[in-house]
This record gives sequence, C-alpha cells and structure tokens, in this order.
Amino acid sequence: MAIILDDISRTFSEYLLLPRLTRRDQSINKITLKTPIGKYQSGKASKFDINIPVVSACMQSVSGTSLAISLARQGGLSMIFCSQSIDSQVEMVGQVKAHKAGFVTSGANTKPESTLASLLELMTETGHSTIPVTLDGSAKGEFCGLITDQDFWEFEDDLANSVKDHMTPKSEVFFGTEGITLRKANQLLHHHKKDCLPILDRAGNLNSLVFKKDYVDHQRHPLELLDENKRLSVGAAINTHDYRQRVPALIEAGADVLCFDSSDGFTEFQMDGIQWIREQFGDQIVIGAGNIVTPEGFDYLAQAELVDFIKVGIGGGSICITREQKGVGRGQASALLDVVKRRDAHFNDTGTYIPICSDGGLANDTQIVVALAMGADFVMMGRYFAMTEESPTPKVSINGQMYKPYWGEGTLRAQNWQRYSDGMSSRKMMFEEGVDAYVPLVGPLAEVLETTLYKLKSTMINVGADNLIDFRQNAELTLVSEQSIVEAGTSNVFQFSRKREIDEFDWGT
Ligand code: MZP
Repeated sequence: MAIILDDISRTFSEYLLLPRLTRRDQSINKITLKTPIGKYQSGKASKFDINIPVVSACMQSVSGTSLAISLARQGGLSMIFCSQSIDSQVEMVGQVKAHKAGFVTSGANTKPESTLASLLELMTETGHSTIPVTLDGSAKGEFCGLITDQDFWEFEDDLANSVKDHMTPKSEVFFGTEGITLRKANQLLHHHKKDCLPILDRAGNLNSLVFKKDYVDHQRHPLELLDENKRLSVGAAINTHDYRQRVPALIEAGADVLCFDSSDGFTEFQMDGIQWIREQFGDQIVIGAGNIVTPEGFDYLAQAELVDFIKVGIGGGSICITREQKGVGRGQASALLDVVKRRDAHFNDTGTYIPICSDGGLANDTQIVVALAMGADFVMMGRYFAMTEESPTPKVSINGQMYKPYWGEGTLRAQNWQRYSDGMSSRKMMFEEGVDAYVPLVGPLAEVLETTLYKLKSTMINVGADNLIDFRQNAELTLVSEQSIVEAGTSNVFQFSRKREIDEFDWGT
C-alpha cells in the first residue's frame, strides 16, 4: 500500500518567526550575509562562498549576461541557463568573466597601420574609448602604444591617417609588468594620474589592461563576487544529456559553479553525471544537484559526498504547473524543513556540511527570510529577478504599466527538452510543466535587492542573529492559523493605495 505521510504539505506563508533577544550592540551594518555554496568539513572553510544568500534561476527569461553581471556585483551568483547551445552558453559565461575587475584581456585592439576611420568604427562597435595598439592587432601581440578618443578629432583630422601617427607610443606609456599585484597596478594608475595601465609580459607583448574605473567601481561594490583573478564569478546550468560535451566547455570558459537543472534530481541519470564530472575534473569544481523534496532524495544525492550543494523544491515555482500536470511535488516549507533536518544529521554523523538551496516559490521578501530561518543556506529565484531591468527579456507596456515576459523552462517556448524528458532522450514534449507569463517591471536589480537584504538583516536583529548561521540556530517559528494570516495584514482600516490619494484627500482640517 502507498505510504501516506502524517504531516500536511506546508508553505512558507503558514509560518511566522518569533522575536528573540536583540542585543544592544547589534546594528544593520554589522550583519554579514556570507554563506557557503561548496560543501565543507567541520571546522574548515567552504571552497566557495557567496556574499549574499541569493542566486538566480537556471532559466532563459532570468539568467542572462546582464543579470549575471549585476548580481555578481551585489555579491550573489547567477546560473546561466543551459536550454541553449553549448556555444552560446559558453559565450555568455565568457562575457561575464570578461566583464571587468582587475586584469582584463583587451577586447578591442588595433594595428599601427590601421586608419583612424577603422579605429573609429571599432570604438563605436565596442564602446571602448581606449584601444591598445599591437603589431598584429591581437590582444596578446607585441605592444606598440595606446590610442584614445582624445588623441584625434573626428571632424578635424584626416581619417585616412594611420593610428601610429596619433597614438601614444610605448616609450611614453606607463605600463606594468606581468606578475604585478592589482594593488600595485592601481597605485601606478593613481600615481601617474592615468585611466588605463597596460600590463606587458617580459617579451613586451600585451598581457592585460587595468582600468581606474574598475577600481572606483569596486569601491562602490564591496561585496562583489570575484574569482582569484578578480573576474566576476558566474555559475552555469547543466543537464543530464550532454554534460560530457557541455561541462568541459563551461569549465574552459571559466564557469565557477555547475548546477544541474532538473525538476526531479532523485535519478540515476543525475548521479551518473555527478560521478562523471568528479572523475574528469576532481573535487575543485563546485557542483550543485537537485531538485529533491525528501530526506531520501537528500541521502541519494549526498552519497559519497560528491556534490557541493543540493536544491530543494518541486512544483512551487511561480510559473510551474508540475503538481497540477503530474501530481508530483511538495509544499516548499515541509520539503525544506525535512531536508535540512537530514542534512544536519548528516553533518553530525560525518562532519561534512552540504549547503541547501531553497529553489522556487518565494512570493515575497518575507518568504525569503523564512526560508533562510528554516535552514536554507541560500535561495534560488526566478520571478524575483525576471522583474528587474537586467533580466534578458524586453520591456512591454500593457495598459500603461511596464511588464516583462517570464516563462518556465518546462514550456514549449523554452524548448528545454532534457529537463522535462525522461532523462534518456530528447523526444517530443508531450505536455508542458510551465506557463508563459508576464511580471511587472520593478526597477534595477541593485535597488530591489537592497530592500530585500535590509529587511532580512532587520529580521535577523529581531532574533538576535549576527550572521546566517546564528539566524537559523536562533530561529523559532510558529505555524499560523488562517485568521492570523488575515490579522497580519492591515485590519479594520481603509488603506490609501497611492501617496497621491493621501495628498488629494480632504482631511477637513
Ligand atoms: P520562482 O522563483 O519563479 O517561483 O521559481 C523559479 C524556479 O522554478 C526555478 O529555479 C526552477 O526550479 C523552477 N522552474 C523553472 N521552470 C519551471 C517550469 O517550467 C519550473 N515548470 O518549475
């Protein structure tokens, strides 16, 4: 006979946190939100941390290049979607890695003999105003000099002139030598009042560039998530079909984290993939697995401690109709609580901590807070990021309000055959597990995230926590009745919906 669980499947909105003692020395600025993504041994550091506990979903309508750059600059991580060709995913990962920070491989170069006209074209095409000049015009060629848009006048100079007649020649350029630290390179920029410092190898070839604007930018984004070469960090989604081709290409492109994107990760297909990646690439690469909703699912994926983090959640996503279509899934709070309990037991028994990601179904900031209090190390969100300026979909105006399209990976539109097929073949999709939708545009990611994280920190202070470990250890939650959910909103008052209504209201005073 089928097993029927005693517990009801519960969601985040059914719980509330109870306040604990807030200490006098607590303040928003002292709270840290750093959290592990990589598994670790008791007492040791995780091999990969993120600076804020949020990652963006492995979805076409969410994790594009701009969003990945923006989120990494705020301290989080994006998982570039795999429902695309290997080449285009690799290109997106490469664009994030090339974006900025520290030593940048020059993306636009010219030769001494090139004309100003072709240089101008290059500047317009790439948006770069400082272009290195190398003998063969390549990013690693023999360095000859630098040319900027200040070195010639488009409407005064003859555009048939050669670059070499206008550039600052190598003999007059301040440059650094390969091996120089970023700190020293920034000091040279400061000392010589320059905007760009070329870094040359011992043979005089161009190696990379360091920009003043990157230094300034970094000061404005202290939580920026960078790799050891000071490039932005980025994750990449993978599937159980083509990992033998996709994974090597993504690692080569510089992906920092690999994340299986599957609605049901409690499968031998996924374990085969995990084992293959570990055999080929060892323990250094960070691998996320999932999704699961039961302790048995956790035990299966945690066996031999091959994976770094495990994602929890089936059917809770805002665009997801898996529960309706297939009758599979579980309330996200129940799933998370059960899996966290099993993870903690695993940590006690083996000394290995495996971070848990709560994936999907977070309808508001409060639910993010509750998920972290319940023991998730970080959350993965789709809708939340789809609503920002930086998501990859175009803005659409409907009745004067701006929206963005947002669709599930289980829709025909996403054509993500691997995820929703049976793991064995890319056969025709028989039914959809997701919907095509629109979400309101809410503004730039940095602004939205700032509010969310401020609320999270503020709740952490309510429960006397200084970091996310304290938070889940101190957290005391209560189930709420339907009546207390009603009570949590405003009651017995007529609420103004807009500030303008307040301004225009006749108060009779
Ligand atoms: P949400 O943040 O929009 O509520 O949920 C995002 C999550 O929904 C994703 O991370 C993924 O796990 C899941 N998802 C994506 N596509 C589908 C689908 O088409 C889906 N059914 O369930």
